[in-house]
Amino acid sequence: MVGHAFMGAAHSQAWRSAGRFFDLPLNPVMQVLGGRDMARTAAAAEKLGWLDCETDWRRLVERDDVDLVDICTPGDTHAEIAIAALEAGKHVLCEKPLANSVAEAEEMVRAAEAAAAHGVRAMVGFTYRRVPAIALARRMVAEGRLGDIRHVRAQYLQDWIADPEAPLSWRLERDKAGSGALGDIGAHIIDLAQHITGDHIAEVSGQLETFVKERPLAAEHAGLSGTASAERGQVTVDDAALFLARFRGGAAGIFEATRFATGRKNAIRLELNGSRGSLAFDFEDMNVLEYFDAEEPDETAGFRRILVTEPTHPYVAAWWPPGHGLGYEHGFTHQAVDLVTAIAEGTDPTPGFAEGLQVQRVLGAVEVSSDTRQWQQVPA
Ligand code: SOE
Repeated sequence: MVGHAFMGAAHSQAWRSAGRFFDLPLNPVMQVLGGRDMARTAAAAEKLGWLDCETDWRRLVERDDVDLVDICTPGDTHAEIAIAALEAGKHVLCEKPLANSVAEAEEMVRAAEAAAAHGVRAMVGFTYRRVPAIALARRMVAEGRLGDIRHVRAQYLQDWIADPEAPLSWRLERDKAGSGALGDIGAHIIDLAQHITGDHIAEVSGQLETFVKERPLAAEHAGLSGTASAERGQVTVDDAALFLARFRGGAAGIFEATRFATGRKNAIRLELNGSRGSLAFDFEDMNVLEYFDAEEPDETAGFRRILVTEPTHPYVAAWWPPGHGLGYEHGFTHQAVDLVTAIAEGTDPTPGFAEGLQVQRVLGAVEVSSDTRQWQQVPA
């Protein structure tokens, strides 16, 4: 694994727990952790459970005792590391968004296609697909429980930089992150909306806003927090991204991703309305899926809460008895399980790099639309 900050810790937890709760066809060994600074990487390896460390990711991807490279670094390094790993014949799991631009994502897809010819697999980490309530929502839509989807309402609301003096983390720098709320959290709701509906966004009309244009530089970096230094720097990404969307299948979509929704910490809110019913989800109550069956008599119809903790629900059987809910980290474990299973079975894991590229195209179209104030088509 390369990178050991927030995502590195989440992925390490997944690698530690996957084989302890699920019967895996292969046994993942946490062989080597990559980071820039030896002392910090060694401390992280010790804490997170890795056997060895490297400070040069190029050496890491070439090691004979490495079969899979898990990329948990900022977006500006995804393409280079993923392509080198695929060329070295290693399977790759790459954090989202796949890249910082459509052009980089296209290169990554080409590398993944070339590697696939030799049985090498590549996956992008849209982890929330593996929250049981989300997986159940997709299953219900596929079964036709919602009928024809008319409305897709998707929000990703956070507030970790609402304070104008919150330090300028790499997530606020365009050259490192590609974009702001758009790519960091907007990418998740684009993926979720498309994944649950089984449909793709055809065109968008976007609005990007940067409310706070200058911030103190970070003196010391610690995930989404960190202390401020006396120096200041420019914010070069969007603080909030909003867009309307038309889906190819005819549904109308409205998306909102922001880091300025005071009081909302990690509220991924989705609501789908179809001809036969509706579904609603909020990550801040992530073990629940709300369902409205429009075919019930008006007298008794109403949204009901499905507690998604039954062994018949996706992924749940491996964990706890009904009512003993799951948390943020479990999605990462499910991702590791699905990837290892695909590798063992010789199938392509989902979402693959081509799906990551398609999300990148939606992100790119939102940016162009916001700049030109025109609707923008998403290339198929
Ligand atoms: C920060 O907004 C962040 O850590 C994202 O980068 C993750 O993808 C999301 O899961 C939580 O929030």
